[in-house]
Amino acid sequence: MASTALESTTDILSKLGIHADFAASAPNLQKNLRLLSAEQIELARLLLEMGQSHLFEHWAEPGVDDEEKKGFFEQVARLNSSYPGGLTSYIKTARELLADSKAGRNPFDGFTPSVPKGEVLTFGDNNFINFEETGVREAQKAAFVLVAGGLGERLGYNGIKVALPAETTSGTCFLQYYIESILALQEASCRLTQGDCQAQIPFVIMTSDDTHARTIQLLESNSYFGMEPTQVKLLKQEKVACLADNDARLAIDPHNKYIIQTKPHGHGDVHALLFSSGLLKDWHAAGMRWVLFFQDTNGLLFNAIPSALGVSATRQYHVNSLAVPRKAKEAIGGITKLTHTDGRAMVINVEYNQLDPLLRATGHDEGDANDETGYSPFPGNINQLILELDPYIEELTKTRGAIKEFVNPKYKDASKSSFKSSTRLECMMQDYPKTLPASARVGFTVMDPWLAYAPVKNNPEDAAKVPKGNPYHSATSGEMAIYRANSLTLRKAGAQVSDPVLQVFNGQEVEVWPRIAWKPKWGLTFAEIKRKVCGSCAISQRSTMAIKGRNIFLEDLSLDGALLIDAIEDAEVKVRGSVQNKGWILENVDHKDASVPEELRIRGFKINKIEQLEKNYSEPGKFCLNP
Ligand code: UGB
Repeated sequence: MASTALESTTDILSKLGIHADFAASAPNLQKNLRLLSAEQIELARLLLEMGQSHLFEHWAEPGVDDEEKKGFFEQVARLNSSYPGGLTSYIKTARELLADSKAGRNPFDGFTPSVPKGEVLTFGDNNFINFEETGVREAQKAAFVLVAGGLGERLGYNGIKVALPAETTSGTCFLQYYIESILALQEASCRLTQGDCQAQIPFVIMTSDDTHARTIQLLESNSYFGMEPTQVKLLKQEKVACLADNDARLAIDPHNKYIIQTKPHGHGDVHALLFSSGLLKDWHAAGMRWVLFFQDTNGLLFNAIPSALGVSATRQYHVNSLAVPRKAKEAIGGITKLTHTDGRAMVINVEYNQLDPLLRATGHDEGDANDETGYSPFPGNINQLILELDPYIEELTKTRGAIKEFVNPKYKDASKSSFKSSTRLECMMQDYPKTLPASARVGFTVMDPWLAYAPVKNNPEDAAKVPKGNPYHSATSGEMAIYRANSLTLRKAGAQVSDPVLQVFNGQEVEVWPRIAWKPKWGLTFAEIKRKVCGSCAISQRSTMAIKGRNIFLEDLSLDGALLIDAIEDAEVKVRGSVQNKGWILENVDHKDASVPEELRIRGFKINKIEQLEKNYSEPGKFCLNP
């Protein structure tokens, strides 16, 4: 409660042991003290001690803007409680990092980079199949964590990214794809362990003020895409205070002098939030063993999860980062072994903007360059991490989830004395291993990019400017990558799938494979898909195939057109014979054409559904589709 009279402010100050003159350096605050509660006076003292008296310079006389002043302290309380160690720690770290930045100190000083060794998988071979089986077995002891607090400024999409269709043949959005994959994994894991388990795989989504309400709305309006609502937990990250100068004076919002300007702190917040939520302890008590982290728009993610989890379990990795071969200068971090002159060594992601300077500073004159393989020798970090729960809890108990931060101010000039605009501390979830002891088992798993990684990050204009040969990471390439992966997987399973044709959408030349989409419960692992494709199947390039339902078997199918099959759990359907029709056609749309919905125009095409064979099986039994 706020104090109502000067006497009570004096009382509060004496109870808190604070000198009556503590606010002498901020006369406008001093005049307003009577509005503040004991907690708020404590916070005011903290701010003044930390050199933040400028925050009160523009405060009005008591009686004017009083609600705004209280609102100011509510915000300060939030900023203080949501950061490990509070604002004192935030400002102290900011001063250190800003001084390092001004002095041009290299964060990797003393470290020599080299290419680390990890597990390199080949899709579909016996090793891969064995890892997948191990991974499925382990999945019932896993929890999944999606970081989805980012606004996606590079993509420029107006909605939340997890609501975007991963592909438009089935229209499945990313969040639906993730949830259905987790559920499929849960069922498969239970089946593999004799079916007597009741495990529900926990699913956590980290949101932010930019994405929270819309994520809830997407879940609720779709009945959580089939997941039990209690199985899903949302943890909202708070933004952090912006810094106006090298002294880490907090920046005031340009539109409201009673608000401290804030910006996102980065995906690294996920560790502190998981720790403070108490979920890790609950999971430990429930016998969980793994925590899997992933990002908001990778429509190929679950092609990689079973085998990578199998690698974690087999190699007993405390940390397993998923990686793909990386093209030099691609905007994905490089997994690097860093060895210090003092003997310390770690395997860590070096972010894409730091790899080139680090290499140049350590005698690699070419910087971030491809080698004779056409790729960078450093595997590309796709920011899907698998952590073993117990060592994770042990580490977080020490750090409270705080992750090594960095600051990236844009200076006005070479004197580095002032910034173009305010900056803030940031942290990345993949920097978690930086504080681990040398004994920690930190590894990584490399997969083919076609199989594992196709994020949607870049808007059409920027994607069209990506150097030739580097991935576009756009809505166009993200969708095409799903068709490509599904086509290549069916090929490997024995089907004849025609070669793709090249087409240009939104200025990006992409391979267009047959538009093949299936529900995760149809084909979660390669062994399962192989079991469902038999005889001699052929699919032409202009075809579309959408499979819903677990027990659908492709046997001697010849498809040249569009085929949609939906079957309930207890319906077993064999698909045979020849399906031929006019099919579904991709039509170009311009990304600037506002008459087309945004989620379509950012891919540069829409589907014209001319003719299809559509079959639904809603009764239990055995069926044969043989047109
Ligand atoms: N995110 C949050 O949840 N909160 C935040 O405050 C910020 C982001 P971006 P970025 O996949 O190729 C990462 O912006 O950070 C979520 C890795 O650092 O898509 O530029 C956000 O919602 C990089 O090493 O990516 O780069 C999204 O789900 C490389 O792996 C996720 O964090 C790169 O991704 C990533 O945010 C990549």
